[in-house]
Amino acid sequence: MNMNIMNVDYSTKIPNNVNLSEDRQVLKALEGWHPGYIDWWNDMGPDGFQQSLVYLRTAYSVDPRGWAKFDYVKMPDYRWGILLAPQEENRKIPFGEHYGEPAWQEVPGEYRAMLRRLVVIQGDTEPASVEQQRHLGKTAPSLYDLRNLFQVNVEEGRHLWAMVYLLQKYFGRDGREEADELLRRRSGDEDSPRMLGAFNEKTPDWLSFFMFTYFTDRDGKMQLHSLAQSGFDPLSRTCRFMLTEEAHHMFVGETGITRVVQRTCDAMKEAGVTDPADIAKVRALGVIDLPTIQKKLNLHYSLSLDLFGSEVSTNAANAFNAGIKGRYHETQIQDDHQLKNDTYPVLKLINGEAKRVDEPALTALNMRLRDDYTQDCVKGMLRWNKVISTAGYDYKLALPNVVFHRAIGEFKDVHATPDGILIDDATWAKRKGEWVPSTEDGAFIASLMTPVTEPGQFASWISAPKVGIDNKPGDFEYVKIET
Ligand code: BYC
Repeated sequence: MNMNIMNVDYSTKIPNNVNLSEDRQVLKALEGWHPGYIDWWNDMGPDGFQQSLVYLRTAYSVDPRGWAKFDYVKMPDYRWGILLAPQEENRKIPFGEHYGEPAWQEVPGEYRAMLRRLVVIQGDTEPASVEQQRHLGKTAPSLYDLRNLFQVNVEEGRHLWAMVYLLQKYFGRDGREEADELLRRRSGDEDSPRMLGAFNEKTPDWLSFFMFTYFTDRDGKMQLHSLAQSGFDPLSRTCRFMLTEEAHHMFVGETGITRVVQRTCDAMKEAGVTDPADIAKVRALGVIDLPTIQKKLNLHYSLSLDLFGSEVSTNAANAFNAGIKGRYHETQIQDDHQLKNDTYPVLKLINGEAKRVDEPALTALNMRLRDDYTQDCVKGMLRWNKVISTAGYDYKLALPNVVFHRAIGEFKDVHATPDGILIDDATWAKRKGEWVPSTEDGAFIASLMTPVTEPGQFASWISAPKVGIDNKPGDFEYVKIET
């Protein structure tokens, strides 16, 4: 492999492995965008801690064997760079009508609008998540968690840079306008919200943050995998490198929830609580009861399912036919990669019941990706339930049925229980507090969110991680707080 592309040039203001120093026009456009980005970071990035030294990893190479360096950095000094995975020689378009043709190095004119839309949607989610999480530093349960939050935040910032690079380099003037719009929209803003539903929701507390990084970042993983298959090679290479960073974000979610469940089980055991559903007794221990964890899980899983769009979608079919957005693990699937005569069982609402019906596989691609996502989500459930059963409790966390609490697609106009049983509006209104967090649940969790800033110490409701970041010892000072 070519060393130039592996190692990142840090001599320019914007670190990169795309030879920006010889691409004056794009470099100039990006340098023009940079001050607006820093303004956005200062306004909408983490609230406080901007002068603190944070033990962060920064990508210095795209070599999978060693790509990051850890060091203390002030967040505004983080080197947000443009990093693409190395170009695969003679790469071919792996699906769709152009199957087997050489991958595009420039935007194919006929698919320009479609490509731009996908890049903009992807780009829009990145700053949105930083905005949603900006207040969480103030209530971090430990310095370890505080550091992980900031690591996720700076990398989402880098992912925004990644999409902005594509817009600036390949889409000319309207690309530059879209890049500016990405800094203008705001999560939850009435007039100018972020583009997708889940990115306008609140992330009110740390349990939500862990659920978000487990469930919503995992949608990111699935979408990035699909875009990594793209016949537009720069998009493919960009997404491939983003996936390297994304793994840590989901690790933060999965281990975060594991640690919450662990602490709850430990506290129940110590206090001799035998019934995990005895909410009052469990809450009195200063930990989050399992039924409330289940409600948070129900909420974040269902919000994340909405990010896959409608079950039946011509947008998805067009993007696949065009060779722009593929399937999860496209190149490993054994078929013709064109899906002309194939079908896929899609869940539909038929006479008041959810049923699988065969649909043309091309229009069912969102459903298929969502099914792949659900399978990927199950893994965490197994891990968390192992913690519960090892502690001797008879309680299982479970994914709700996909019909439950939906705002997009086939089931957006009906109500259902987490078991997938359709119910009327009145029943929903009466019982929804059993299934998604109520105001009281939120208030209880909020009451636990007191910051812990002593190295090696953790809040009452979460256990210590098994290992440190970069193998650091338990009492490592991940953030040197400067106020
Ligand atoms: N909210 O054919 P349809 C991440 C719109 S997360 C609002 O059903 P399609 C991250 C849709 O735009 C991954 N609107 O859907 C995670 C369309 O409107 P128009 C982000 C929605 O297009 C954590 C209409 O409904 N990346 O990276 O097949 C932290 C009909 O659309 C929603 C991507 O999503 C919604 N949920 O699929 C940080 C990848 N759903 O255009 C980062 C790119 C649908 O007719 N996006 N609509 O006015 C896509 O591939 C697709 O656009 C979607 C929708 C999956 C989003």
